[in-house]
Amino acid sequence: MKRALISVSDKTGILELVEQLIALNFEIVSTGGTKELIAEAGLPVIGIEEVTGFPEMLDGRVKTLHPLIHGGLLARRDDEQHMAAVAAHDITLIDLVVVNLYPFQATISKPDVALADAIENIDIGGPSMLRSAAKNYQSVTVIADAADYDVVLAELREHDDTTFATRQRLAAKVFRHTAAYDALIAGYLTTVVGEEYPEKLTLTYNRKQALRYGENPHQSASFYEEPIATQASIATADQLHGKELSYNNIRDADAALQIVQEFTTEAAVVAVKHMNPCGVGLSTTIEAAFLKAYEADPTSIFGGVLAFNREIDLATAEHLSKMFLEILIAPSYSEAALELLTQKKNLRLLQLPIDGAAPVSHVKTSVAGGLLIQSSDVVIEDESQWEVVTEVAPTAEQLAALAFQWKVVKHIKSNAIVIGDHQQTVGVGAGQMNRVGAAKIAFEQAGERTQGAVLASDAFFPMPDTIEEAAKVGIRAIVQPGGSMKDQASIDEANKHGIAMVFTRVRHFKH
Ligand code: 93A
Repeated sequence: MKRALISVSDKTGILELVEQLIALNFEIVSTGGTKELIAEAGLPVIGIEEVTGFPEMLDGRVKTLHPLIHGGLLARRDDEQHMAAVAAHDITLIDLVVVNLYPFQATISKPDVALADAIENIDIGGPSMLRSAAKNYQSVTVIADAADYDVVLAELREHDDTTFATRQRLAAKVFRHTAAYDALIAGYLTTVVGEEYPEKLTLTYNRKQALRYGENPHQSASFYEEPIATQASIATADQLHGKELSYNNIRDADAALQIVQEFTTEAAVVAVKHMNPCGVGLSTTIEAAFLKAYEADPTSIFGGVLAFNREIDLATAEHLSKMFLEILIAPSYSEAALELLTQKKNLRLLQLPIDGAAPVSHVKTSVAGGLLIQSSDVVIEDESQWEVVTEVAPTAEQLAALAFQWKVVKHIKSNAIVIGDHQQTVGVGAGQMNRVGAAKIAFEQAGERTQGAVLASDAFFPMPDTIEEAAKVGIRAIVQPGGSMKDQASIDEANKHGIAMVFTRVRHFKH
């Protein structure tokens, strides 16, 4: 007779499994609650205390941590000395282990979970059994996921044993499982003690979606999400319609979401292409905001990703349905809007709360051989702290325009220049290797609309040349961090043309 050890917190499907195992000539050993369930169903089961000769003790903290259990799991079947020791100590070998762990993740996901509750849900005996069994996968089959019950049963029925390949696969899965479980515990306690960048970083992610390919079709890719969602994100969004999200879709959607979250008091629409905004519009209605974002750059928006901070209504949907767009992201869609938009087969519709919530608290970037982590670029922007450095000060309207463009420029790849008014971007210069080059791209995009517009620069001007160019095209006010050795030359240049300029003393590089 073969022996299965079953100890599960999530008891879904366990009786069916036990029934099948008994039919396959297994005897079942089980812990407190699991044993009770099996016994109540009228199935034969041996209590763990009958095996160990010890009662479950310390509120269940010690149930299975015993040599008679771990000896039965770890003994090498083809090792004479091991087998002699097993015989000498009257250890019964265990062939199959089915364990799922105390629900630590569910416990710490509860709002205001007490530390004591979290700690009591750290499973010690379960991972120990899983690890012992997985180490000895040469002979022992180990299941930590109910999704594997059927495969194992099928193999047992067919070959009277599991295959080596399956045991090996299940063992690898177990070590991933216990490593992820420990990473969650480590992360939780690290937060409790408030260490921001610990010397050992233990991150764990769950695969959300296998992607068809990565940035290009010859690259493979997958989408992983944090086990505990701390905020609404593309990972938590509901996809109401359209093709599966691609790798580039996910990144663009994330970029659009981050920008639109900047705006709460007015209706806002952000159009993103290749991670940069090509048009941002603010207004009183979502339709008007959309038209602003659209008219900012009607060429680039083609194939874009659009984020809205208000419900998409029918009037807005009517415009959208005439365009080729990849993705819409909104807090909601009116029924009529949804009906119209879902007629477009490929348009992806995402829904998630958009309420100006602060973005992720940390940003991770991969580099060859490592990972960089920094806190997010969030600062409370206080325009009253801005310093007017020119002879003329911005008017109230210019100040509102500067504040808006300053919020946008933070999200544009450096070197970044954006121009526009208080409701619309009209020119975006992104990701250039020199600042004046970024400005020229923005001016060209804006055309006539540079006349009277304001300009935001993500970092200081190393030379007065950008201001010289800005003056030529009619820019009237500028916001920039300041801090260059040549600030005075830029200030002089602005004064020469009667341009108002403010320093924020905050830089917003985005590389
Ligand atoms: O408290 S424990 O860390 N100590 C143990 O010795 C032990 N053995 C099994 N937790 C332990 N378990 C866990 O109990 C299993 O991982 C499983 O999640 C749970 C099943 O308990 P019951 O059968 O009483 O419902």
